[in-house]
Amino acid sequence: MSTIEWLAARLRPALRLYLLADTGLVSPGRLPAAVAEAIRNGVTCVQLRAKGLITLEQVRLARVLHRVCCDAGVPFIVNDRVDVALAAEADGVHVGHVGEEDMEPQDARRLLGAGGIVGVSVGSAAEVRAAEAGGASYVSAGPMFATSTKANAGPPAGEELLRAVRAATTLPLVVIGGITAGRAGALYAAGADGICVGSAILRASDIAAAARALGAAYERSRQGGK
Ligand code: TZP
Ligand code: MG
Repeated sequence: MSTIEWLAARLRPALRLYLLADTGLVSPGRLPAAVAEAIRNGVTCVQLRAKGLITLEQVRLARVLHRVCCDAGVPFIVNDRVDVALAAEADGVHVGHVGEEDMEPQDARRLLGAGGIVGVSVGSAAEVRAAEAGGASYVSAGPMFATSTKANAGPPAGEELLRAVRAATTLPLVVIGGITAGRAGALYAAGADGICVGSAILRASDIAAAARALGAAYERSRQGGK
């Protein structure tokens, strides 16, 4: 087994219920407790997305969230900002579509080293090839459904994109965008290794119950139901 295959085998189950810890959904001050509650109830990976925060605040928040995740044995990833990920000693970074805005995956990979997680957003089989060539650890396809969490997310791509990306790569694959407990089972059944959710957990009146409902959707899909 190559190093890349070994890392992918370890990463795949860790991405199963991936929380988008977005400061637009929960304020930075309340985010660590919300993330801890979500992890206690089944979240397996966390990504900090803090678009509106200045660098100093991003690093401080990333350090706190990294500690929360570390204590629980859950990977911690930073959206966009390789510098913030390095400063907070995060496990990895998630960058956007290759050539669009964020650092390219190969540069993120060089900065993080072979053991760092580099997630890359993809919207087509061609983008999957670019992500793989850049050393991506996993790819993320979306938005599956309409979402208000990301302003410029684009139109919903649905299961068609999931199936196209699944056919194009053996890398761990997560899907994102408007995913709820009711929709999750079909996405796992269609080949997603994980679902990345923001509002379904962080906008819920009961974070624990929301996380558990998403975990139950995975268990049901494993048993053949949706
Ligand atoms: N990228 C595509 S959709 C999205 C991002 C960051 C937001 C997903 O959040 P939600 O609340 O689960 O729809
Ligand atoms: Mg980005």
